[in-house]
Amino acid sequence: MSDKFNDTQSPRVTAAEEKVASEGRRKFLRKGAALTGGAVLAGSAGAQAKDKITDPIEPPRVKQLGRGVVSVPYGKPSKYESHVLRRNVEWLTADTIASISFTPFQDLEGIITPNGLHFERYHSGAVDIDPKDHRMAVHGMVEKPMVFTVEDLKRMPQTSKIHFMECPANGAMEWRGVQMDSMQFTHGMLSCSEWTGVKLTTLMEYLGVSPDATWFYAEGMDGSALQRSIPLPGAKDQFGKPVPDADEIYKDIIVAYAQNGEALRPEQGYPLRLVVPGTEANLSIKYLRRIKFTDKPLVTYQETRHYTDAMPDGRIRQFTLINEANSVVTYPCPDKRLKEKGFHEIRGIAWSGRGKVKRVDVSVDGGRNWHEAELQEPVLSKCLTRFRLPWEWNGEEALVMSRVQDETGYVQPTLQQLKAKRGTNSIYHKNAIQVWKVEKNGEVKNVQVKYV
Ligand SMILES: Nc1nc2c(c(=O)[nH]1)N[C@H]1C(S)=C(S)[C@@H](COP(=O)(O)O)O[C@H]1N2
Ligand SMILES: [Mo]
Repeated sequence: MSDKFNDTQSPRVTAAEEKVASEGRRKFLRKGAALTGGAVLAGSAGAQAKDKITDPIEPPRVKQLGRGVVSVPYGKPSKYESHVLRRNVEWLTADTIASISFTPFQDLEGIITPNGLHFERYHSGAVDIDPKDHRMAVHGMVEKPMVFTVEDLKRMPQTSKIHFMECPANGAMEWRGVQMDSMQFTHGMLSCSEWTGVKLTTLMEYLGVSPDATWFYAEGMDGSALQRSIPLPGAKDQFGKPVPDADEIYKDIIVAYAQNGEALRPEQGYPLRLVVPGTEANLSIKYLRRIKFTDKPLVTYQETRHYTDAMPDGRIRQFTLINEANSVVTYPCPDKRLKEKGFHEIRGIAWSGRGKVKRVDVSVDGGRNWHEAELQEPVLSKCLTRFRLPWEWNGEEALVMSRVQDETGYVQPTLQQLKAKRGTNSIYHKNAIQVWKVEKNGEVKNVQVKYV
């Protein structure tokens, strides 16, 4: 047994070990093919994969010592992963100060977005704030108006929750048929983190918020002084109409100081930001300096000029805050083509601003047939959920797409269905099914199909 750990021997895999390993692989792949149930997808994935295994194998090995501890005191990705980067679309904005960068989902696994790859959206650039000098005022309809330091907030009862963050402009270019051949650009105004901080409801209790307060107003301390009104139960708009989902949105709100175990990054609003799970990320005010409880919306520039939906009848929808269920296939996709025929696992992400993902179906023939994908645990509320479906690609053209259903029963619409309801003047809340066309050579294109 001892020579198992003996570093002087080549790690040869014996014929017996290889037999066991390949049987395991076959079993896994067979199970995968059976899961799909569909004629298109069933195939000899196991046999195909087995042909690839070279026996015996002798992987390369390093012949000198490696780097010592703390040669990189704060770890970085391997230099061979240097292509995995946030990217921007240069023609989209006049400069990079009021702009956006996109998360490279084509290269990410699981549900957590690494902090350095969280998408960025600034109205006036990222700023560096010394937490010692930072203050957050809470005032308006409260018994005890207060000014908090970051340390004060850290002493309060804490919460940690994993939630996605999505700009409602994600996919906006698709409305008018500007199709980017890149999943990073069609869906990358999205990220998912574990956020740690104080629940808004804890602060509300502590400060004695008046029962007559039906809104609060949050403001950032960066140059744009980003301001949004956020509804509380009973919220009405400036015309007296009840605001949808006002009873739900506030419950999950976090005043966050940490992200995936470490302090927020400056790009994400260090040292404090609001996280308003399930809603358009514009509400998740970074560099948070002020919360004011009120009984009416402030009707700011950010909730009139921006972040409203122009409907086909010429009317404007306002305070449509929830990001409805959405999903996309991350492999294959335009940024990650197929390299060869045979077994592939179709993979993707699904999410809903209303709660948990219940089910994801995948089609490889433009929606004629659908196959239920496997959901990867954990499946959490207002959080990215991974899905997977085994696929035997026969080298022919394919139209690959995913469709999510959330726990409320809401089903992701096709682009045609969405356009029928919302027209083509919209910018925000494009959550339509995304179609990827796989070409015979394995390249993948972003296409819009008449019936999808
Ligand atoms: N203070 C401040 N907060 C802000 C913004 C900003 O420019 N300044 N941008 C908003 C918008 S439009 C979005 S989509 C999210 C983006 O959060 P992120 O940059 O952490 O991805 O932050 C929101 N909060
Ligand atoms: Mo945004």
